[in-house]
Amino acid sequence: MSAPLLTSLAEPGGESGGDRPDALTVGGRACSREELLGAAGAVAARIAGAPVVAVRASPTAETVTAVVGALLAGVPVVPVPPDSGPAERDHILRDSKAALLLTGSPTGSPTEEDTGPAAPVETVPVDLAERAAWSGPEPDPESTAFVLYTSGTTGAPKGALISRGAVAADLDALAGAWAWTAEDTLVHGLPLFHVHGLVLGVLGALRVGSRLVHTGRPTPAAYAAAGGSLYFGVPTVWHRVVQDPDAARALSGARLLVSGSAPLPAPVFRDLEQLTGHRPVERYGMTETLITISTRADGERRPGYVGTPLSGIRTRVAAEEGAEIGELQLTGPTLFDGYLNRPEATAGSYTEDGWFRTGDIAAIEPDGFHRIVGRASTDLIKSGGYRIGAGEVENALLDHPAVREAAVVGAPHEDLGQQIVAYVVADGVSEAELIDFVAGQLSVHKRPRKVRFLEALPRNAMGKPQKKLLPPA
Ligand code: MCA
Ligand code: AMP
Repeated sequence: MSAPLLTSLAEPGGESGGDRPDALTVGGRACSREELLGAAGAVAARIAGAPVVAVRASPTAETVTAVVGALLAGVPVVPVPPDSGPAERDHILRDSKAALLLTGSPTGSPTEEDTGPAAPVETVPVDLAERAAWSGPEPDPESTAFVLYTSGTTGAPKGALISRGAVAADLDALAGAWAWTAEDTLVHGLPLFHVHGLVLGVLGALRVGSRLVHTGRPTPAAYAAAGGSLYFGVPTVWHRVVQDPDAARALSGARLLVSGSAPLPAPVFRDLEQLTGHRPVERYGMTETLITISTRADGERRPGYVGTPLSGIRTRVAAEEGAEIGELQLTGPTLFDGYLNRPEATAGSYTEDGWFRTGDIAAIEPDGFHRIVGRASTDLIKSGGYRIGAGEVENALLDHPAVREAAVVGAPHEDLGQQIVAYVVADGVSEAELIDFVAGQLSVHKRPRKVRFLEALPRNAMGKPQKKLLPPA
């Protein structure tokens, strides 16, 4: 049987080597494990028995407390991006049927935003000063820990069901690969509504027992000032770190720099090595599978490669006869339990013999090292490490009264990896208005960075838009 999900919280002072007043610092607010456990116990007592709970996932200690409280009580957590507009937030709340929204709002009074007619929800404030001992049983490892909303190529985001057992298995495998222990101080400033920042970046520290410093935003200056041993970043963060050589050099004393969520460009890998003395560890994952492949603390780290499968994971590449690259497929204990309310999409994401289809194109070298070549569909965009469906942004644009047609692509971008570019047929509306419109409906990171106005979208004889024929961004 695997250990309780929140091992080091359940045993403060145990293997983790004792508590300290700054065991966790999130957005400038420090607390001990005991304080977190007490405040989270109060959350657990208030929400126990709820079928599911939404958490407004701003980068705060309240968010961590809310998530831990829900996990103590065995209530599945639906993180809601704090800047999501009405279209995205209503979809998440309706689809997940979350009737409670935990927030750090100090007054606790429901805001108009949260009680709008589309998705009524009761706001439950999280108070860090509250204390309650929680003594409920450890929930079943097969029960759902998280419903994580993630974009597909078309339509609205789908809720990936992630079990407690999958999270525990993934964190244990990562701790092994990265030699991650209670001696570490983990530093990052990633959003708390995705796997990277929340599952690895918060629950990982709580399970392993390491200190956590969440910097609020993942800026080079904040990383440099934090004095950690283990750093997490998406490639955009590492690109910004190497643009700031003083900040980069301040990371020389760290033990391990880890990159993931998108391909780390080889020049950034090399600049990091030159400035910090560290060859970064690169790892690969997906919301639906958690992290599955990684280079190791005690192994080779090669630019352009994500390493070997983590303990318990099996991989294969479904290549056409004679080809070396093909779709990467996976099995293992870290895989999700399907998409909420979407049996067809769930079934479609597996092969007939039960392997998960990642949609990523990869190659496996004879020595077992994996290289991610790209995605099978260009309609799934990765920008700043965020996964964004072209269809979701197109639908948001089409909701604007001036827009008649829209096609969205990810264009190569040095800092973001890809940037969202929208091609529209529209009258009487400016680029800035359309960018703001999308930022207001969806999460801010889903906004196009550029809008190109066309007379008509290129289409084939069947009338289907031909994105390959769009002019350069
Ligand atoms: C700009 N802003 C706007 C607008 N334009 N606000 C409203 N309307 C507009 N039109 C504001 C934003 O609110 C924000 O304000 C500021 O401008 C910058 O916005 P943003 O675009 O977010 O900043 P960025 O600098 O482009 O962000 C880069 C970033 C970010 C920090 C690297 O992309 C990031 O955090 N990425 C991490 C994504 C991630 O964690 N992915 C993991 C997925 P303010 O500054 O006040 O907020 S999990 C995954 O992929 C798997 C499992 C894996 O393998 O890990
Ligand atoms: P998400 O569901 O947001 O977790 O995004 C998952 C996707 O991110 C994967 O399907 C890959 O396309 C991409 N990804 C994650 N890590 C890496 C990596 N190290 N190299 C290349 N792509 C990655």
